[in-house]
Amino acid sequence: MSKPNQTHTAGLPGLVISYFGSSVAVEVEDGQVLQCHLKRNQELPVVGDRVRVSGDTIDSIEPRHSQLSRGTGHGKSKVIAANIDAILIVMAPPPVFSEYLIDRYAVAAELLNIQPILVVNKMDLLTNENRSDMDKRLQSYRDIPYPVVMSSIYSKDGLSELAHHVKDKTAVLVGCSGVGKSSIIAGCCPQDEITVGEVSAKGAGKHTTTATRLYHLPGGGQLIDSPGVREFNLWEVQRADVLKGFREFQQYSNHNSCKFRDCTHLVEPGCAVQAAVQDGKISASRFESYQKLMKEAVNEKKY
Ligand SMILES: Nc1nc2c(ncn2[C@@H]2O[C@H](COP(=O)(O)OP(=O)(O)O)[C@@H](O)[C@H]2O)c(=O)[nH]1
Ligand SMILES: [Mg+2]
Ligand SMILES: [Zn+2]
Repeated sequence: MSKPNQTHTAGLPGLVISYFGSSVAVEVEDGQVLQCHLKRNQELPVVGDRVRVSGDTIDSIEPRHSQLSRGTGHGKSKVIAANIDAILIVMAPPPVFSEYLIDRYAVAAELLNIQPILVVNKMDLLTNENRSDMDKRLQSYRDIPYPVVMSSIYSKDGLSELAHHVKDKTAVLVGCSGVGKSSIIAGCCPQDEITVGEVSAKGAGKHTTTATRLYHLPGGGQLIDSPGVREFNLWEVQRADVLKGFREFQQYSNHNSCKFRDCTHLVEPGCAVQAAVQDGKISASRFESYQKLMKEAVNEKKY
């Protein structure tokens, strides 16, 4: 066992910016990037980790303030990235704009105590009329309040607004493949070389294995592009936790306002949350997502 004081003070401080195979790229002071190798039996670093390096080895990993994982089946999970402050939920209205998918990601982010930011990309593909319909649909997210950015990498709409929201933060982009995550990073970080559209180029169903990578925004902040985030979602969330993921429900569900103390806010009479939905104070689509997620959730703990 190493002495705790030694592990945290030895070596050069650095930031893990990519990790592929057994080679870890660590950025140290003045932007220099060192290719480091892993030692046997070493705790595995991930992109976003703050580390200490000596030569080409990683001595230690600093404690993480947050981490993003994905389920790998059989109740197991794998960490994708660390020290994340914000999750950019990227949608592209054509072909799919799904409130339910947004809400799944948003709940996952809330449960990790990470700020969700909604990005609706490919706005150039919408007519003016469709655009204002979309704008109305997004209002329920602005009301929560979540930041909402409508973007296009062609017109460059929304990119500086997005960069502004991420300034001084480390953010991961999540969303289906093809929605434009890599393109958005390329648009925000023109100094970097970024692979765009690698999936469509290889044909449907084939995914090129690309490394998770961290990019610096010119005005401050970091964006992380990861092929693993396709699977980042809610898995095995407990029923008792679902409610915590719906931030705007709290003011109605708290203070024992429901008739029953153990109200699940699904079907019970005298429910303050359902009343807020009826009064239009909670969006019907958000409540629908809540119902679906409650149905899907693992019901281990007695609610
Ligand atoms: N029309 C339009 N196409 C876009 C936009 N953003 C990305 N694309 C295209 O969508 C495809 C997938 O983009 P990519 O960034 O690889 O998506 P990713 O899988 O989410 O990383 C590429 O062909 C991009 O050129 C946009 O704002 N408007
Ligand atoms: Mg991509
Ligand atoms: Zn209730």
